[in-house]
Amino acid sequence: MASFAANSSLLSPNSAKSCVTSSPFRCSCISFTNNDKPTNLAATTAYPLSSLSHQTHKGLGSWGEKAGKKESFSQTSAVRHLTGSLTSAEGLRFAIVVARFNEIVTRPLLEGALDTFKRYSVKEEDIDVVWVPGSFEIGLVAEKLGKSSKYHAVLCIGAVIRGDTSHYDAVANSAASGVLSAGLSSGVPCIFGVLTCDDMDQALNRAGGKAGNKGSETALTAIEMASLFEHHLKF
Ligand code: INI
Repeated sequence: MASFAANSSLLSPNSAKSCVTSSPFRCSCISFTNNDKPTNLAATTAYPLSSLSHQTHKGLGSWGEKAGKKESFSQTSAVRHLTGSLTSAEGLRFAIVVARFNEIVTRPLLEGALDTFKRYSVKEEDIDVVWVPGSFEIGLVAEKLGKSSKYHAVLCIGAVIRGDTSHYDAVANSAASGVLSAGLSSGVPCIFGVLTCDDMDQALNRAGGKAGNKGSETALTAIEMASLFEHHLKF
């Protein structure tokens, strides 16, 4: 039986390979063969898009009946699962918008992102870094970059720290909605890599300290989304 991943929470540059399987599973999918480098990527299963409705599938419920036995939705044949690949990052172009505010945190986040791009074969000349004063300014610049048609994805990096400001909520919410809006209006994936933390310790822990590097995770998400759009969602 063909194996395919519905979740890419454990993968590495060398562990994922694109595959197209035939019967009994007509799926275009990614198969992960080696779990040597865990990441924190969220589940990547893509459920049927309306544009794929020519595919025959057994209804959209959670369960189907097969020979009197219950069959889980994820095992339903003829459903195509579309995911981005982390191994075909070469040729993809990225912009990184990074806030100078709390640079002691945002610079290591940026370095984490750049290091991850390098490990996944994204060329330096395919990356542009744009500095802005603070997280509040990220959305506008991300939208401009997204609409330029020059990039496959835009990473947004910032750090909003509650202790630093009485308008924490305003800055944090504006940054989040600005990045969301940039992606929706440009049609280019804009990835949210803005830390929202209670204090500087918490922020530093997430910028290469004991809680990992969120900049690196942001870069992985950007590669996956760029690949998904480039290889599967060009219509
Ligand atoms: N910008 C941040 O990126 N993080 C913060 O914690 C922060 N604080 O604390 O105020 C912050 N403020 C600046 C803001 O992003 C804008 O640059 C400024 O308001 C000008 O528009």
